[in-house]
Amino acid sequence: MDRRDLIRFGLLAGAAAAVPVGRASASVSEWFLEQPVDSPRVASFTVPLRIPPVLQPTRSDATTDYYEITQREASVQIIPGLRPTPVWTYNGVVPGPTIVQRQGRDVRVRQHNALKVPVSTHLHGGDVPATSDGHPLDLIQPGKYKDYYYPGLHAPAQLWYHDHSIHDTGRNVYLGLAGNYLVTSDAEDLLPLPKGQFDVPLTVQDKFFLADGSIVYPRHDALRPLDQGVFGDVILVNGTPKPFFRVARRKYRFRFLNGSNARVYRFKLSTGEPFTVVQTEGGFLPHPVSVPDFELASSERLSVVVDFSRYPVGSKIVLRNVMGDVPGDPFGEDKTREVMRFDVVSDAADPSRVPADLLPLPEDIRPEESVATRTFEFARNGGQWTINHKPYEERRIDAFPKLNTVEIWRFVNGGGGWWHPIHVHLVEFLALSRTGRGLQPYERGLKDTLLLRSNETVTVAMRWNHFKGLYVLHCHNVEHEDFDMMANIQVV
Ligand SMILES: [Cu+2]
Repeated sequence: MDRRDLIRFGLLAGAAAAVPVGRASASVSEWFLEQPVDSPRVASFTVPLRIPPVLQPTRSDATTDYYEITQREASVQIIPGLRPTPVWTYNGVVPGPTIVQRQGRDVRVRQHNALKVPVSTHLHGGDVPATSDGHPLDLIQPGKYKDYYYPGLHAPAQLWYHDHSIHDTGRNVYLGLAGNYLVTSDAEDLLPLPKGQFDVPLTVQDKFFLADGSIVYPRHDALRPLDQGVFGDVILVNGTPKPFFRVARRKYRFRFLNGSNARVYRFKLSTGEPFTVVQTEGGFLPHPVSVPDFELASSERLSVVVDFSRYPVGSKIVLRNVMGDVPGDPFGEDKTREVMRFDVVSDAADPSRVPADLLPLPEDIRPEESVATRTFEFARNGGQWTINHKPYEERRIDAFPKLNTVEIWRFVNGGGGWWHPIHVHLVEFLALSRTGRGLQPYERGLKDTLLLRSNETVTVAMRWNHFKGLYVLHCHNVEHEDFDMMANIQVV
């Protein structure tokens, strides 16, 4: 790869490791960075994996569970041996506490903004009214709060909540404003999959740190143009750097979330043990699929089952990021190859299994019933990220899908060598085709985010259910999004 490619894929910071650290500050109130960082090297597998706490409702009634979250700065011990890191948090922890919603029960979350900047909280994958979607312009000013209403419509799935403020989503998510949101149901409970402590969220993120432990986010006018996407060089899982996790000789369900701003991962186990994929962003696959590795772009989620029963106690299995090992994959960097390690420490009975039939896909997304086909081209025009050659404009609406109809949307990568994970709010879609490498077996479920590599076109079908109002479509490389690769959609 030449320098131009490094710039193109946003890898220059990683490649420019010899460049000294510029002026930056330990305070998050001065989060900007003027020069690329080479973070202190973190020893692998010395920190135990942290599991984010499950948020308890402040009260519950017959229909609804009520939650309160305060968005505030906090100092959290992240890098061993360094000072605690000032971060932006939901309730003082990063990632934020996990919210668990029961299908059929409503959730209401009061979000208090105790930060110094406006925020907007998006429930990614949520089937929610427009007023609770977390539109980038629906901001909560400092010192104010907003009540979000999440009706119990969603099937069991792994959603996540994260900041979505106009032009500042990248900074806000990077500094910590992200958390898991799991929907469960009776139908899921009947599946004999690993449950409870054997059902583990793994939120993978990459960030930069300075030698004093502070976290840094590049300036908008930094040496390396910010808008290409921010790639860190320290891999965190659930906020812990390259952790270890003690497992028993049995099956586990791991709920992966790529919570990184721009990095695309390809996950593989050091033993070659396959992953059994059971769930995509929007819900269960109808049947499990076994894959030797899988790719996850920003905001994509995948639930996989891994069976440690064939490993003797004392075995250590490394989860690797092998992106870059494969010709054509651009994201290979030495410091981001190791993600975490599973240490087999005990025997265990294992009543769980992966059934041949999981839960059926919805039957109402029938492409033959499509009433409109729309094409969205994702490109760079004149140094600007665009959709259909137009940057985001607050007042412009680019699509008016009709409530209770099916549409077919084509996402076209306009070229230039860029990769774009495409996300549509409110709906989940079924991917029908992808040019070039085709659809992966684990992409044949309900999706809300799908990766468009260079020169690819993806065709998807979705049904516009439940809510009218204003939503958005955007690239989930959040720096591309912040720099206007986004469009308004009005459901009518
Ligand atoms: Cu993009």
